Amino acid sequence: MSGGGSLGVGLPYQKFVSFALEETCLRTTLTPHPSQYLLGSGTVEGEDYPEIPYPSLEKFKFIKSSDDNTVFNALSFSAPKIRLLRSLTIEKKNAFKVLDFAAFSEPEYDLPIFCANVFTTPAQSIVVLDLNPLYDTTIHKEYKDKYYKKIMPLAQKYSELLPWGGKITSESLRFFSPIVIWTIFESTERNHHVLHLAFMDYYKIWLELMDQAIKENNKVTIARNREQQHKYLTWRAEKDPGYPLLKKLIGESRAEDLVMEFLFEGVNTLGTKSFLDYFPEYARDDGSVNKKRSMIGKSFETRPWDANGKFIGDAEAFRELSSNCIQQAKETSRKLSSKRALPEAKEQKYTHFPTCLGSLFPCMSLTHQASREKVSEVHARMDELVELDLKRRKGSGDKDKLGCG
Ligand code: BLA
Repeated sequence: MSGGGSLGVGLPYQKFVSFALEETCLRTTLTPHPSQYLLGSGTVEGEDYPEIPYPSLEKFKFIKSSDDNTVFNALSFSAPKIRLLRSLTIEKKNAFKVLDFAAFSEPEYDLPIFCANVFTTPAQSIVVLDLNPLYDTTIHKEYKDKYYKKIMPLAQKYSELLPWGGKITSESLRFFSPIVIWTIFESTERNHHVLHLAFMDYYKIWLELMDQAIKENNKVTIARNREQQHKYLTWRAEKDPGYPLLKKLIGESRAEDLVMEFLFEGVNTLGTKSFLDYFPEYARDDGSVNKKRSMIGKSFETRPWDANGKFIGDAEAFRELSSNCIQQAKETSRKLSSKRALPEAKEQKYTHFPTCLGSLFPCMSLTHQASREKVSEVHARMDELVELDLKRRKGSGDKDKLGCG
């Protein structure tokens, strides 16, 4: 089966959602989640209510886009072990289809977050399917073994059928597990069929883990689980790649509502830390959040886990970071050559590199002595480059040309 780029090809994502809900009902009892309802003023049987949670006023179930041509479908539930199970599908005829399905456990459990994310156009589909770990698996080996070890063979099978999608926003990696399916494929019947199978398998695994999960009683552990989930919600509510399109479709304020109160509900209630508390590398001088999606850009050309789930991406990540460092050295050098920017440039010198290392690849900066040595090596090389460049500029009198690197 090949070809067939039309958007009619492939399964409507509603089918994925129905499957997941039916399977969930076999294992637990779902109750509608409050995020599905509008709290708004209205009149019921002649009486005025300033705020009524009432199904006829469902807020997110059917959202109208500004072009009236796009259909949204939103559903959310909770269950005894599940804090939030929510799904959003969007379909714009002959243009695109979206599936955003996620399940978050109560903080008494350290279950991974089920995450199925598909953006499909007639030409291609961008897919992330994963049991996103609550704890970074490159650092927390016990967490990796607990949830992923047994299912590596299945992940291996799907990673062959749905190959690695190429370079990805590097920050995303810490939210992914060794079983992640990150792929970009041609929108064909065959590919969607495989994706449907993978979705069903991954979701059944998540339900099985949910079923087996034992309630944690230790308050400190529960608080830590809650904070990890909050960190994840905070990341996605700020930097999700779908956010700009949502704004375009339903306007800035409704998109914000949808993101904060539906898709990543809990971001305002599960914790009090801010985005910059969790991700300080995004801080700008004036204290605001840098609007860039990524501070280090894209990396990981190939799958950075081996068949046993061992992370093998350090070397590539290091290369990317080094090359960003060289870029920064050039920039610093340019600024140093302009008197006006001198104090700023001195202040900023090489801040990017250690910040990235420390917060994005703690496994590298904290545990690998060799990596730490490499960092000093790169810094020394950067000093050299800056010196050289300054000399060259002085010589040529050319203040703006970048000569190093
Ligand atoms: C693209 N979505 C992407 C990409 C990823 C994800 C990895 C590729 C671009 C990149 O490298 O960042 C998904 N990223 C994730 C997920 C996590 C993550 C799930 O870090 C979890 C931690 N997607 C939606 C919705 C829309 C959407 C609701 O969920 C639109 C309404 C669209 N996703 C969307 C679009 C792109 C995309 C349009 C391509 C645009 C781009 O690459 O910036």
